[in-house]
Amino acid sequence: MKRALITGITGQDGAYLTEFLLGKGYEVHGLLRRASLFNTDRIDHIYHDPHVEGPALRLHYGDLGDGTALRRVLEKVQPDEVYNLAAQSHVKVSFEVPEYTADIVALGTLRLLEALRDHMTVSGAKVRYYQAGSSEMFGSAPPPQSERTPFHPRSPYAVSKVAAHWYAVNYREAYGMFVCNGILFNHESPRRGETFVSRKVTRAVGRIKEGLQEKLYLGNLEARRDWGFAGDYVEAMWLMLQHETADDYVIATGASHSVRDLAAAAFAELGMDWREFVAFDARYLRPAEVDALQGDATKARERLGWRPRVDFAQLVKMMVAHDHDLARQEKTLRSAGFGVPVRGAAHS
Ligand code: NDP
Ligand code: GDR
Repeated sequence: MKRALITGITGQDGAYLTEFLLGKGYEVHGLLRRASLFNTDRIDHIYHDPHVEGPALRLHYGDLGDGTALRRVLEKVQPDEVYNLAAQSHVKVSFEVPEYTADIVALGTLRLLEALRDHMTVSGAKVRYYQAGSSEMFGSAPPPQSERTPFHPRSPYAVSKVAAHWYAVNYREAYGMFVCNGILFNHESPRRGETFVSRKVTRAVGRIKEGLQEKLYLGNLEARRDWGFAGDYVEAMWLMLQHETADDYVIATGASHSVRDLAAAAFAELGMDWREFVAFDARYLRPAEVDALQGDATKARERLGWRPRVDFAQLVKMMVAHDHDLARQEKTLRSAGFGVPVRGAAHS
């Protein structure tokens, strides 16, 4: 049985990757941040009481800011594969907490690579490593973007991801470690955090339809993104680590849509016209924007046999259907007199 260690296991991608690897027969270990409230919502359906026989999933406290804990977890878990998904992953928030973002996204990657290098030297183990890179690294480089496109990052988040990318390349070249960078374009799902634009829109569509919300406030409607489905993208992470050589790959659908297109498609799913409900709020603008992302994933298709299964229209449909159900549940609870907290969307 292969063993994987996932940082960022409680995030969107961590949850899909955990399901995927368990389905492949892996034993999965995840790094968990201590929080004052439970932060395991996305994996609770898989996680069992460790005293009870259940799926091969174990969680270990740790943080990318704490190199000692990373070393301890690596020694304890003895993984065959490490997936570094943990990050302060919100681009707009990174302008507000740039130093923390750099500490976790850039230095956190370095801490983990250093810990892994030492672990491999001491134990003699051969461990494969996946680094969660981002299309944000391309920033203002014009589309389509491929592995050959130069980086021009536009946010503290993106600059930190570029540093993490080059740390990963450097460890591959300097120490011969099996390290892959996935350069993933935006990928979404019903598990997406509610302050990212796709989920913010689909949550609002469901709530507006059910009379729970009146308006949706958005920032830049002109930005274009290459949106895919997270469930498809975690398979690409795994495929990279199964290939005979370590390399870097762009993962994308190849289709680009504007935020406006996204809003129009999502409202139309429930028979509404987005123009009646969407309002502009400058607080959601960023000091520097990434205008247009559209990925060319030819290399991943040719070398890994990877291709996306879910397109933009199917993705919007899936997310709206999920969030409409959530809104209906909220309405039922409210009409029965239960208080339901409205979370998230106001801040980013
Ligand atoms: P999420 O924001 O959903 O999840 C981030 C994860 O990182 C969470 O598990 C979070 O824990 C954890 N985390 C945050 N800070 C720390 C820390 N200091 N120490 C340990 N863990 C931490 O991100 P996604 O799942 O969407 O993305 C996964 C990775 O892929 C990220 O690195 C992201 O930057 C990158 N990426 C994402 C893309 C996308 O479109 N989704 C595209 C390209 C790259 P907690 O739950 O406790 O907050
Ligand atoms: P992004 O995703 O910055 O591409 O980073 P996000 O969904 O936050 O923004 C996409 C685009 O939508 C515009 N936008 C808004 N965005 C948010 N969040 N809220 C709004 O109200 C709003 N209005 C307009 C943004 O300006 C932007 O142009 C995501 C993250 O998952 C990163 O971690 C990942 O690396 C990249 O995708 C690829």
